[in-house]
Amino acid sequence: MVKLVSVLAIVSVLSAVSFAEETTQAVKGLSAAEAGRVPLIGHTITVDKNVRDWVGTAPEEENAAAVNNSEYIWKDATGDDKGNGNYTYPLNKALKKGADLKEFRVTYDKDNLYLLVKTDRPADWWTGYRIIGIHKKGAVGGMTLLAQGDPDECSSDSGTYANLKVSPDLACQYVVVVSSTYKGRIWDEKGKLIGRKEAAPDDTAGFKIEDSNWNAIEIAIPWTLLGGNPAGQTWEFIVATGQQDNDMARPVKEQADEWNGGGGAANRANPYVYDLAGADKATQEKELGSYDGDADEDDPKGFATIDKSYLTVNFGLMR
Ligand SMILES: [Ca+2]
Ligand SMILES: [Ca+2]
Ligand SMILES: [Ca+2]
Repeated sequence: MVKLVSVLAIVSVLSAVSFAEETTQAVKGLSAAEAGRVPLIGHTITVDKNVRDWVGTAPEEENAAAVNNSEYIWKDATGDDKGNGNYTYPLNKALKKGADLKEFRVTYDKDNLYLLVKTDRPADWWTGYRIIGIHKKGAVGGMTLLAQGDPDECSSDSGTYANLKVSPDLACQYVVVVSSTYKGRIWDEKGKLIGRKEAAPDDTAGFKIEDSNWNAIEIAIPWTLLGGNPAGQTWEFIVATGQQDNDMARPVKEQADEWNGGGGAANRANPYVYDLAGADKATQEKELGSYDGDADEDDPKGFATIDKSYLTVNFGLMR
């Protein structure tokens, strides 16, 4: 009898293991639009330089989304960090990679929104720059020029200086930026700075950013900064990756040189963005290439507009 019980126990453990393997292997990728219809029930993340508490399984396919284990997961293609299709990295070895988006994850609890941004590992820790625009579906107003910043100020508190616009349908209520491995800023729809994390005494309470191995960034943003708990709402996220310079987007010029990438326009109307989430390579290249190379320098009318490259997260009711 004892033997039979232990045999049964082993069999049930084995079947549990194989079932678990089956479920982890069988996460089928959804389009960004399909995944946006699946309600996300969140869980708590600790922002602690360790990403093991992100337990969802990414979809098998590239450029696909899944809602798995209380996480929204976008798996981006590898090697699509070419901006308009022609972007190259700066020549300095510290800056030769690191803007290829790999994954973007979203989860939440009653206190915070949690984000995870994974890229390829940069050649030096300080080089990364990630822009996350947030459009609350149904909201009126919002900014279509994503926290550009005042050209006369040229300050990281003023904006991104990334030359990035979105269509009116995606006008953002918030823009979040993460530079290097631990710094961040949040602007509201009027372009007012409402959150800053610099590992300084005056950091915004609860706005947390830490990285693991230079290429996976955990972010916590209190709901109090984002207009309250989103239960039952649908939010759209525009996720753009590039490189930073003084905590602003590092320009991509017409010709690459030691400190700047190449493949942009002579008038610098091109976005300083190498990769986007939400669409395939052809669509993202078309969108990042939709600037006007004949526009006056610094005139937002000439900037590229993002219309299809975004992710939709359907916040379910709070657990
Ligand atoms: Ca963690
Ligand atoms: Ca990518
Ligand atoms: Ca992409």
